[in-house]
Amino acid sequence: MTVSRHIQPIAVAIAMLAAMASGSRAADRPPNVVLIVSDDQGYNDLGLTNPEVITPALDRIAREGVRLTSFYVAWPACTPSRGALLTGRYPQRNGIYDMIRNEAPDYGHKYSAAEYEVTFERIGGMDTREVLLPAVLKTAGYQSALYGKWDLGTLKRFLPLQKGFDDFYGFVNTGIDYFTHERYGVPSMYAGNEPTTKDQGTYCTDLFRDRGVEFIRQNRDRPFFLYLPFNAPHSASNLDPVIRSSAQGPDEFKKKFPHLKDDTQPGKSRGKEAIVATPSKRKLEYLSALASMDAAIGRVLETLDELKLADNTLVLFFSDNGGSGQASNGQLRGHKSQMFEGGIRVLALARYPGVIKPGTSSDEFLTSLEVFPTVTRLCGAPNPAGVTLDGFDMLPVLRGSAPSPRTEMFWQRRDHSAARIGEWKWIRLGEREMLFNLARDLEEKNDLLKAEPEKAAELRAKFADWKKTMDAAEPRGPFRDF
Ligand SMILES: [Ca+2]
Repeated sequence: MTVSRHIQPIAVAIAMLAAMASGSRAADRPPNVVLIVSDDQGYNDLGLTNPEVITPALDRIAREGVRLTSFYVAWPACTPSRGALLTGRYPQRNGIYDMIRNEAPDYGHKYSAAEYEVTFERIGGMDTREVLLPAVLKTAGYQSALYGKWDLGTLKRFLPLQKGFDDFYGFVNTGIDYFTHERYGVPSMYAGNEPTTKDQGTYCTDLFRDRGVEFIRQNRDRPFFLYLPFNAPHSASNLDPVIRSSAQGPDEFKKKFPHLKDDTQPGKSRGKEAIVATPSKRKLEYLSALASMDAAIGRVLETLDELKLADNTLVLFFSDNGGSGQASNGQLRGHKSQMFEGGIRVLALARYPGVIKPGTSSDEFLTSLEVFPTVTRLCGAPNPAGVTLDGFDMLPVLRGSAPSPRTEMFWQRRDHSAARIGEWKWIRLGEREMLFNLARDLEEKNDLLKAEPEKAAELRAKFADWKKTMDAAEPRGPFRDF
Protein backbone atom coordinates (compact mmCIF):
# COMPACT_ATOMS: atom_id res chain seq x y z
CA MET A 1 0.00 0.00 0.00
CA THR A 2 2.95 2.37 0.50
CA VAL A 3 3.43 2.75 -3.25
CA SER A 4 0.05 4.38 -3.74
CA ARG A 5 0.58 6.90 -0.94
CA HIS A 6 3.59 8.36 -2.69
CA ILE A 7 2.17 8.22 -6.16
CA GLN A 8 -1.31 9.57 -5.51
CA PRO A 9 -0.40 13.24 -4.94
CA ILE A 10 1.79 13.18 -8.05
CA ALA A 11 -1.01 11.58 -10.07
CA VAL A 12 -3.51 14.18 -8.90
CA ALA A 13 -1.09 16.98 -9.77
CA ILE A 14 -0.53 15.51 -13.23
CA ALA A 15 -4.28 15.11 -13.73
CA MET A 16 -4.83 18.74 -12.78
CA LEU A 17 -2.07 19.93 -15.12
CA ALA A 18 -3.51 17.82 -17.94
CA ALA A 19 -6.93 19.27 -17.24
CA MET A 20 -5.61 22.83 -17.29
CA ALA A 21 -3.81 22.16 -20.54
CA SER A 22 -6.95 20.74 -22.16
CA GLY A 23 -9.13 23.70 -21.27
CA SER A 24 -11.87 24.22 -18.76
CA ARG A 25 -12.48 20.71 -17.52
CA ALA A 26 -11.44 19.94 -13.95
CA ALA A 27 -10.63 23.58 -13.26
CA ASP A 28 -14.36 24.33 -13.35
CA ARG A 29 -15.65 21.75 -10.91
CA PRO A 30 -14.88 18.37 -9.37
CA PRO A 31 -15.19 15.32 -11.63
CA ASN A 32 -18.35 13.25 -11.96
CA VAL A 33 -18.45 9.50 -11.50
CA VAL A 34 -20.67 7.09 -13.42
CA LEU A 35 -20.46 3.57 -11.99
CA ILE A 36 -22.19 0.96 -14.14
CA VAL A 37 -22.54 -2.61 -12.90
CA SER A 38 -23.99 -5.49 -14.89
CA ASP A 39 -25.37 -8.66 -13.35
CA ASP A 40 -23.82 -12.07 -14.09
CA GLN A 41 -22.20 -10.95 -17.35
CA GLY A 42 -19.46 -13.30 -18.55
CA TYR A 43 -15.78 -12.31 -18.41
CA ASN A 44 -15.59 -12.80 -22.16
CA ASP A 45 -18.91 -11.13 -23.04
CA LEU A 46 -17.51 -8.01 -24.66
CA GLY A 47 -17.90 -7.45 -28.40
CA LEU A 48 -14.20 -6.63 -28.77
CA THR A 49 -13.22 -10.13 -27.64
CA ASN A 50 -16.33 -12.18 -28.44
CA PRO A 51 -18.03 -11.82 -31.85
CA GLU A 52 -21.16 -13.53 -30.52
CA VAL A 53 -22.17 -10.56 -28.34
CA ILE A 54 -23.23 -7.08 -29.48
CA THR A 55 -21.82 -4.41 -27.14
CA PRO A 56 -20.80 -1.29 -29.11
CA ALA A 57 -21.05 0.98 -26.04
CA LEU A 58 -18.85 -1.24 -23.86
CA ASP A 59 -16.46 -1.58 -26.80
CA ARG A 60 -16.37 2.21 -26.95
CA ILE A 61 -15.50 2.49 -23.24
CA ALA A 62 -12.70 -0.04 -23.83
CA ARG A 63 -11.44 1.85 -26.90
CA GLU A 64 -11.48 5.18 -25.07
CA GLY A 65 -10.18 3.82 -21.78
CA VAL A 66 -8.56 0.81 -20.15
CA ARG A 67 -9.66 -2.80 -20.01
CA LEU A 68 -8.77 -4.39 -16.67
CA THR A 69 -8.04 -8.06 -17.19
CA SER A 70 -7.22 -9.02 -13.55
CA PHE A 71 -10.07 -7.23 -11.79
CA TYR A 72 -11.90 -9.20 -9.09
CA VAL A 73 -15.10 -8.80 -7.12
CA ALA A 74 -15.20 -9.67 -3.42
CA TRP A 75 -17.76 -12.47 -3.63
CA PRO A 76 -18.92 -14.78 -6.45
CA ALA A 77 -22.60 -13.67 -6.38
CA CYS A 78 -24.80 -10.60 -6.20
CA THR A 79 -25.51 -9.31 -2.70
CA PRO A 80 -22.11 -9.49 -0.96
CA SER A 81 -20.38 -8.31 -4.14
CA ARG A 82 -22.51 -5.14 -4.11
CA GLY A 83 -22.15 -4.62 -0.36
CA ALA A 84 -18.36 -4.77 -0.61
CA LEU A 85 -18.37 -2.38 -3.57
CA LEU A 86 -20.42 0.30 -1.79
CA THR A 87 -18.60 0.04 1.57
CA GLY A 88 -15.06 -0.60 0.28
CA ARG A 89 -14.87 -3.41 2.83
CA TYR A 90 -14.63 -7.18 2.66
CA PRO A 91 -18.02 -8.91 3.01
CA GLN A 92 -16.78 -10.51 6.24
CA ARG A 93 -16.04 -7.03 7.63
CA ASN A 94 -19.25 -5.25 6.57
CA GLY A 95 -21.47 -8.19 7.57
CA ILE A 96 -23.08 -8.98 4.19
CA TYR A 97 -21.28 -12.25 3.52
CA ASP A 98 -24.18 -14.17 2.03
CA MET A 99 -27.31 -13.60 -0.02
CA ILE A 100 -30.41 -11.90 1.35
CA ARG A 101 -32.96 -14.10 -0.37
CA ASN A 102 -35.76 -16.56 0.23
CA GLU A 103 -34.98 -20.12 -0.82
CA ALA A 104 -38.57 -21.40 -1.06
CA PRO A 105 -39.13 -20.21 -4.68
CA ASP A 106 -36.38 -22.69 -5.62
CA TYR A 107 -38.92 -25.35 -4.68
CA GLY A 108 -41.79 -23.69 -6.56
CA HIS A 109 -43.32 -21.82 -3.62
CA LYS A 110 -45.03 -18.48 -4.24
CA TYR A 111 -45.34 -16.24 -1.16
CA SER A 112 -48.50 -14.37 -0.28
CA ALA A 113 -47.90 -10.71 0.55
CA ALA A 114 -48.55 -11.25 4.27
CA GLU A 115 -46.28 -14.28 4.41
CA TYR A 116 -43.47 -12.48 2.54
CA GLU A 117 -43.50 -9.61 5.07
CA VAL A 118 -41.85 -11.77 7.75
CA THR A 119 -39.33 -13.67 5.61
CA PHE A 120 -35.59 -13.08 5.66
CA GLU A 121 -35.59 -11.60 2.16
CA ARG A 122 -37.91 -8.88 3.48
CA ILE A 123 -36.35 -8.18 6.89
CA GLY A 124 -32.64 -8.80 6.26
CA GLY A 125 -30.38 -5.88 5.36
CA MET A 126 -26.94 -4.34 5.63
CA ASP A 127 -26.01 -3.21 9.14
CA THR A 128 -27.10 0.43 9.40
CA ARG A 129 -23.72 1.38 10.91
CA GLU A 130 -22.01 0.75 7.58
CA VAL A 131 -21.03 3.93 5.68
CA LEU A 132 -21.75 3.83 1.96
CA LEU A 133 -19.92 5.72 -0.78
CA PRO A 134 -22.70 8.27 -1.57
CA ALA A 135 -22.86 9.35 2.09
CA VAL A 136 -19.15 10.21 1.94
CA LEU A 137 -19.48 12.02 -1.40
CA LYS A 138 -22.29 14.11 0.06
CA THR A 139 -19.73 15.73 2.39
CA ALA A 140 -17.95 17.00 -0.75
CA GLY A 141 -21.15 18.42 -2.24
CA TYR A 142 -22.04 15.56 -4.58
CA GLN A 143 -25.52 14.58 -5.72
CA SER A 144 -25.89 10.80 -5.90
CA ALA A 145 -28.49 8.55 -7.48
CA LEU A 146 -29.06 4.83 -7.91
CA TYR A 147 -31.22 3.41 -10.68
CA GLY A 148 -31.42 -0.37 -10.77
CA LYS A 149 -30.64 -3.18 -8.37
CA TRP A 150 -30.23 -2.34 -4.68
CA ASP A 151 -30.03 -5.75 -2.99
CA LEU A 152 -28.93 -4.57 0.49
CA GLY A 153 -32.26 -4.69 2.33
CA THR A 154 -35.87 -3.83 1.56
CA LEU A 155 -37.11 -2.29 4.84
CA LYS A 156 -37.14 1.51 4.90
CA ARG A 157 -34.17 1.84 7.24
CA PHE A 158 -32.00 -0.09 4.77
CA LEU A 159 -33.05 1.67 1.54
CA PRO A 160 -30.71 3.87 -0.58
CA LEU A 161 -32.18 7.23 0.50
CA GLN A 162 -31.19 6.43 4.08
CA LYS A 163 -27.65 5.52 2.92
CA GLY A 164 -26.65 8.76 1.18
CA PHE A 165 -28.36 8.53 -2.21
CA ASP A 166 -30.42 11.60 -3.14
CA ASP A 167 -32.57 9.70 -5.61
CA PHE A 168 -33.47 6.05 -6.06
CA TYR A 169 -35.60 4.11 -8.48
CA GLY A 170 -35.15 0.39 -8.72
CA PHE A 171 -35.85 -3.01 -7.30
CA VAL A 172 -34.92 -3.66 -3.74
CA ASN A 173 -34.18 -7.39 -3.64
CA THR A 174 -31.84 -9.64 -5.56
CA GLY A 175 -33.64 -10.28 -8.87
CA ILE A 176 -36.86 -9.68 -10.80
CA ASP A 177 -38.86 -10.41 -13.92
CA TYR A 178 -37.74 -7.71 -16.40
CA PHE A 179 -41.34 -6.80 -17.32
CA THR A 180 -43.48 -7.38 -14.21
CA HIS A 181 -40.74 -6.17 -11.83
CA GLU A 182 -41.78 -8.93 -9.44
CA ARG A 183 -39.55 -11.40 -7.70
CA TYR A 184 -41.38 -14.73 -7.89
CA GLY A 185 -44.71 -12.89 -7.74
CA VAL A 186 -43.70 -10.31 -5.12
CA PRO A 187 -43.72 -6.67 -6.39
CA SER A 188 -40.17 -5.33 -5.96
CA MET A 189 -39.89 -1.90 -7.62
CA TYR A 190 -39.48 1.23 -5.47
CA ALA A 191 -39.42 4.94 -6.22
CA GLY A 192 -37.53 6.51 -3.32
CA ASN A 193 -38.85 4.92 -0.14
CA GLU A 194 -42.17 3.82 -1.62
CA PRO A 195 -43.11 0.67 -3.51
CA THR A 196 -44.48 1.34 -6.99
CA THR A 197 -46.21 -0.75 -9.65
CA LYS A 198 -46.88 2.25 -11.91
CA ASP A 199 -44.35 1.17 -14.55
CA GLN A 200 -45.27 -2.52 -14.59
CA GLY A 201 -45.03 -3.89 -18.13
CA THR A 202 -42.16 -1.60 -19.20
CA TYR A 203 -38.82 -3.30 -19.75
CA CYS A 204 -36.79 -2.41 -16.68
CA THR A 205 -33.49 -1.63 -18.47
CA ASP A 206 -35.33 1.20 -20.26
CA LEU A 207 -36.64 2.54 -16.95
CA PHE A 208 -33.16 2.62 -15.38
CA ARG A 209 -31.68 4.14 -18.55
CA ASP A 210 -34.23 6.97 -18.74
CA ARG A 211 -33.77 7.92 -15.11
CA GLY A 212 -30.00 7.81 -15.40
CA VAL A 213 -30.04 10.09 -18.43
CA GLU A 214 -32.47 12.48 -16.72
CA PHE A 215 -30.30 12.58 -13.58
CA ILE A 216 -27.27 13.58 -15.65
CA ARG A 217 -29.27 16.35 -17.32
CA GLN A 218 -30.57 17.65 -14.01
CA ASN A 219 -27.08 17.72 -12.50
CA ARG A 220 -25.15 19.00 -15.50
CA ASP A 221 -23.99 22.04 -13.50
CA ARG A 222 -22.94 20.33 -10.28
CA PRO A 223 -20.83 17.28 -9.40
CA PHE A 224 -22.65 13.96 -9.35
CA PHE A 225 -22.25 10.26 -8.68
CA LEU A 226 -24.51 8.06 -10.79
CA TYR A 227 -24.69 4.38 -9.84
CA LEU A 228 -26.39 2.29 -12.53
CA PRO A 229 -26.54 -1.36 -11.44
CA PHE A 230 -28.54 -3.08 -14.20
CA ASN A 231 -30.14 -6.47 -13.51
CA ALA A 232 -29.23 -7.46 -17.07
CA PRO A 233 -28.21 -10.01 -18.17
CA HIS A 234 -29.17 -11.94 -14.99
CA SER A 235 -31.83 -14.63 -15.40
CA ALA A 236 -35.41 -13.64 -14.59
CA SER A 237 -36.91 -14.42 -11.17
CA ASN A 238 -40.20 -15.87 -12.39
CA LEU A 239 -41.69 -19.28 -11.55
CA ASP A 240 -42.97 -19.73 -15.16
CA PRO A 241 -40.76 -22.55 -16.55
CA VAL A 242 -40.52 -20.82 -19.96
CA ILE A 243 -39.22 -17.58 -18.43
CA ARG A 244 -37.17 -19.08 -15.64
CA SER A 245 -33.48 -19.91 -16.03
CA SER A 246 -32.72 -17.27 -18.64
CA ALA A 247 -32.66 -13.50 -19.05
CA GLN A 248 -35.42 -11.61 -20.85
CA GLY A 249 -34.56 -9.57 -23.91
CA PRO A 250 -36.83 -7.05 -25.67
CA ASP A 251 -38.12 -8.00 -29.15
CA GLU A 252 -36.29 -5.16 -30.94
CA PHE A 253 -32.97 -6.55 -29.72
CA LYS A 254 -33.89 -10.18 -30.39
CA LYS A 255 -34.01 -9.25 -34.08
CA LYS A 256 -30.26 -8.63 -33.95
CA PHE A 257 -29.69 -12.38 -33.47
CA PRO A 258 -31.58 -13.98 -36.40
CA HIS A 259 -29.59 -17.24 -36.09
CA LEU A 260 -31.25 -17.97 -32.72
CA LYS A 261 -34.80 -19.29 -32.25
CA ASP A 262 -37.33 -17.87 -29.78
CA ASP A 263 -39.02 -21.21 -29.15
CA THR A 264 -39.97 -23.69 -26.44
CA GLN A 265 -39.88 -27.45 -25.99
CA PRO A 266 -41.11 -30.11 -23.57
CA GLY A 267 -38.66 -30.59 -20.73
CA LYS A 268 -38.37 -30.50 -16.96
CA SER A 269 -38.59 -27.69 -14.47
CA ARG A 270 -37.82 -28.38 -10.79
CA GLY A 271 -38.11 -32.10 -11.52
CA LYS A 272 -41.56 -31.90 -13.16
CA GLU A 273 -42.61 -32.21 -16.81
CA ALA A 274 -43.02 -28.72 -18.27
CA ILE A 275 -42.74 -26.63 -21.40
CA VAL A 276 -39.38 -24.85 -21.15
CA ALA A 277 -37.22 -22.52 -23.24
CA THR A 278 -34.93 -24.22 -25.77
CA PRO A 279 -31.17 -23.66 -25.37
CA SER A 280 -31.41 -21.41 -28.45
CA LYS A 281 -34.07 -19.23 -26.80
CA ARG A 282 -32.10 -19.02 -23.55
CA LYS A 283 -29.08 -17.82 -25.51
CA LEU A 284 -31.25 -15.36 -27.42
CA GLU A 285 -32.71 -13.93 -24.20
CA TYR A 286 -29.23 -13.53 -22.71
CA LEU A 287 -27.66 -11.89 -25.75
CA SER A 288 -30.59 -9.54 -26.37
CA ALA A 289 -30.82 -8.51 -22.70
CA LEU A 290 -27.09 -7.78 -22.85
CA ALA A 291 -27.38 -5.85 -26.14
CA SER A 292 -30.27 -3.82 -24.72
CA MET A 293 -28.27 -2.96 -21.61
CA ASP A 294 -25.36 -1.96 -23.82
CA ALA A 295 -27.62 0.36 -25.84
CA ALA A 296 -28.75 1.95 -22.56
CA ILE A 297 -25.10 2.50 -21.61
CA GLY A 298 -24.61 4.01 -25.08
CA ARG A 299 -27.34 6.53 -24.30
CA VAL A 300 -25.60 7.47 -21.06
CA LEU A 301 -22.31 8.02 -22.92
CA GLU A 302 -24.08 10.10 -25.58
CA THR A 303 -25.70 12.24 -22.89
CA LEU A 304 -22.28 12.92 -21.34
CA ASP A 305 -21.05 13.91 -24.83
CA GLU A 306 -24.02 16.13 -25.56
CA LEU A 307 -23.67 18.02 -22.28
CA LYS A 308 -19.87 18.22 -22.69
CA LEU A 309 -19.36 16.32 -19.45
CA ALA A 310 -17.49 13.30 -20.84
CA ASP A 311 -14.02 14.78 -20.30
CA ASN A 312 -14.77 15.45 -16.65
CA THR A 313 -16.38 12.11 -15.86
CA LEU A 314 -14.83 8.85 -14.68
CA VAL A 315 -16.86 5.96 -16.12
CA LEU A 316 -16.33 2.62 -14.40
CA PHE A 317 -17.95 -0.58 -15.59
CA PHE A 318 -17.83 -4.16 -14.36
CA SER A 319 -19.97 -7.23 -13.77
CA ASP A 320 -20.93 -8.02 -10.15
CA ASN A 321 -19.68 -11.61 -10.49
CA GLY A 322 -18.71 -14.14 -13.14
CA GLY A 323 -21.11 -15.42 -15.77
CA SER A 324 -23.11 -18.64 -15.67
CA GLY A 325 -25.58 -20.42 -17.96
CA GLN A 326 -25.50 -18.74 -21.38
CA ALA A 327 -22.63 -16.40 -20.47
CA SER A 328 -19.05 -16.96 -21.64
CA ASN A 329 -16.16 -16.60 -19.20
CA GLY A 330 -13.72 -17.33 -22.01
CA GLN A 331 -10.72 -19.32 -20.89
CA LEU A 332 -11.49 -18.91 -17.19
CA ARG A 333 -12.49 -22.00 -15.25
CA GLY A 334 -15.84 -22.14 -13.47
CA HIS A 335 -18.73 -19.73 -13.16
CA LYS A 336 -20.81 -17.59 -10.82
CA SER A 337 -20.91 -18.85 -7.21
CA GLN A 338 -17.52 -20.57 -7.55
CA MET A 339 -14.04 -19.72 -6.26
CA PHE A 340 -12.41 -20.45 -9.61
CA GLU A 341 -11.47 -17.38 -11.66
CA GLY A 342 -14.72 -17.68 -13.64
CA GLY A 343 -16.68 -16.82 -10.49
CA ILE A 344 -14.70 -13.83 -9.21
CA ARG A 345 -12.54 -12.32 -12.00
CA VAL A 346 -14.86 -10.09 -14.01
CA LEU A 347 -15.04 -8.01 -17.14
CA ALA A 348 -14.02 -4.48 -16.09
CA LEU A 349 -13.46 -1.20 -17.94
CA ALA A 350 -12.60 2.38 -16.98
CA ARG A 351 -12.66 5.61 -18.99
CA TYR A 352 -11.43 9.02 -17.90
CA PRO A 353 -10.39 11.12 -20.92
CA GLY A 354 -7.11 12.94 -20.53
CA VAL A 355 -6.15 10.82 -17.52
CA ILE A 356 -6.56 7.17 -18.58
CA LYS A 357 -4.87 6.37 -21.88
CA PRO A 358 -7.34 5.26 -24.57
CA GLY A 359 -7.32 1.71 -25.90
CA THR A 360 -5.10 0.31 -23.19
CA SER A 361 -5.24 -2.96 -21.29
CA SER A 362 -3.95 -3.61 -17.79
CA ASP A 363 -3.33 -6.97 -16.17
CA GLU A 364 -2.60 -5.35 -12.80
CA PHE A 365 -4.15 -7.06 -9.75
CA LEU A 366 -7.19 -4.96 -8.76
CA THR A 367 -10.54 -5.50 -7.05
CA SER A 368 -13.88 -3.80 -6.53
CA LEU A 369 -12.66 -2.91 -3.01
CA GLU A 370 -10.55 -0.25 -4.73
CA VAL A 371 -13.57 1.64 -6.08
CA PHE A 372 -14.55 3.38 -2.81
CA PRO A 373 -11.14 4.96 -2.02
CA THR A 374 -10.53 5.73 -5.70
CA VAL A 375 -13.77 7.67 -5.97
CA THR A 376 -13.45 9.50 -2.64
CA ARG A 377 -9.91 10.60 -3.52
CA LEU A 378 -10.92 11.72 -6.99
CA CYS A 379 -13.92 13.64 -5.65
CA GLY A 380 -12.02 15.25 -2.77
CA ALA A 381 -14.13 13.58 -0.09
CA PRO A 382 -12.24 12.43 3.03
CA ASN A 383 -12.67 8.75 3.82
CA PRO A 384 -14.91 8.14 6.85
CA ALA A 385 -13.07 8.42 10.17
CA GLY A 386 -12.61 5.20 12.12
CA VAL A 387 -13.67 2.98 9.22
CA THR A 388 -11.22 0.35 7.97
CA LEU A 389 -11.22 0.26 4.16
CA ASP A 390 -9.79 -2.78 2.38
CA GLY A 391 -8.70 -1.13 -0.88
CA PHE A 392 -6.71 1.85 -2.16
CA ASP A 393 -6.86 4.59 -4.80
CA MET A 394 -6.35 2.71 -8.08
CA LEU A 395 -6.30 5.75 -10.39
CA PRO A 396 -2.47 5.68 -10.73
CA VAL A 397 -2.81 2.04 -11.85
CA LEU A 398 -5.62 2.86 -14.30
CA ARG A 399 -3.39 5.62 -15.74
CA GLY A 400 -0.60 3.10 -16.18
CA SER A 401 1.73 5.21 -14.08
CA ALA A 402 2.15 2.78 -11.17
CA PRO A 403 1.97 -0.95 -10.51
CA SER A 404 -0.93 -2.11 -8.35
CA PRO A 405 -0.05 -2.10 -4.65
CA ARG A 406 -2.40 -5.05 -4.20
CA THR A 407 -0.53 -8.27 -3.47
CA GLU A 408 -3.30 -10.35 -1.92
CA MET A 409 -7.05 -10.93 -1.88
CA PHE A 410 -9.24 -13.36 0.02
CA TRP A 411 -12.68 -14.80 -0.57
CA GLN A 412 -15.04 -16.86 1.54
CA ARG A 413 -18.46 -18.25 0.72
CA ARG A 414 -19.70 -20.65 3.38
CA ASP A 415 -17.16 -23.53 3.40
CA HIS A 416 -15.55 -22.40 0.15
CA SER A 417 -12.42 -20.29 0.57
CA ALA A 418 -9.80 -18.80 -1.73
CA ALA A 419 -6.71 -16.65 -1.58
CA ARG A 420 -4.68 -15.02 -4.32
CA ILE A 421 -1.17 -14.02 -3.25
CA GLY A 422 0.78 -12.58 -6.16
CA GLU A 423 0.49 -15.07 -8.99
CA TRP A 424 -0.55 -17.92 -6.69
CA LYS A 425 -4.13 -19.00 -6.05
CA TRP A 426 -5.24 -21.35 -3.29
CA ILE A 427 -8.76 -22.78 -3.09
CA ARG A 428 -10.43 -24.87 -0.39
CA LEU A 429 -13.82 -26.43 -1.11
CA GLY A 430 -14.94 -28.16 2.06
CA GLU A 431 -12.08 -30.57 2.74
CA ARG A 432 -10.54 -30.40 -0.73
CA GLU A 433 -7.67 -28.01 -1.44
CA MET A 434 -6.15 -26.86 -4.71
CA LEU A 435 -3.22 -24.66 -5.71
CA PHE A 436 -2.69 -22.93 -9.03
CA ASN A 437 -0.14 -20.62 -10.56
CA LEU A 438 -2.20 -18.04 -12.47
CA ALA A 439 0.80 -16.65 -14.38
CA ARG A 440 1.44 -20.05 -15.96
CA ASP A 441 -2.06 -21.52 -15.71
CA LEU A 442 -4.85 -18.95 -15.91
CA GLU A 443 -7.29 -21.77 -16.72
CA GLU A 444 -6.62 -23.39 -13.29
CA LYS A 445 -6.12 -26.79 -14.91
CA ASN A 446 -2.92 -27.86 -13.24
CA ASP A 447 -3.35 -28.43 -9.49
CA LEU A 448 0.05 -27.89 -7.82
CA LEU A 449 -1.05 -28.74 -4.27
CA LYS A 450 1.14 -31.87 -4.10
CA ALA A 451 4.01 -30.43 -6.14
CA GLU A 452 4.27 -27.21 -4.12
CA PRO A 453 3.32 -28.09 -0.52
CA GLU A 454 5.29 -25.18 0.98
CA LYS A 455 3.56 -22.64 -1.25
CA ALA A 456 0.19 -24.18 -0.37
CA ALA A 457 1.04 -23.95 3.33
CA GLU A 458 2.01 -20.31 2.90
CA LEU A 459 -1.31 -19.39 1.27
CA ARG A 460 -3.31 -21.48 3.75
CA ALA A 461 -1.61 -19.59 6.59
CA LYS A 462 -2.24 -16.22 4.93
CA PHE A 463 -5.90 -17.10 4.62
CA ALA A 464 -6.03 -18.11 8.30
CA ASP A 465 -4.47 -14.75 9.25
CA TRP A 466 -7.03 -12.88 7.16
CA LYS A 467 -9.85 -14.89 8.71
CA LYS A 468 -8.53 -14.01 12.16
CA THR A 469 -8.54 -10.32 11.23
CA MET A 470 -12.12 -10.53 9.96
CA ASP A 471 -13.26 -12.36 13.10
CA ALA A 472 -11.63 -9.65 15.23
CA ALA A 473 -13.37 -6.80 13.36
CA GLU A 474 -16.30 -5.07 15.05
CA PRO A 475 -19.18 -7.46 14.27
CA ARG A 476 -21.92 -6.52 11.84
CA GLY A 477 -25.36 -8.02 11.14
CA PRO A 478 -27.34 -9.72 9.79
CA PHE A 479 -25.63 -13.10 9.66
CA ARG A 480 -23.01 -12.87 12.35
CA ASP A 481 -23.80 -13.88 15.92
CA PHE A 482 -22.80 -11.19 18.43
CA1 LIG B 1 -24.89 -11.21 -9.97
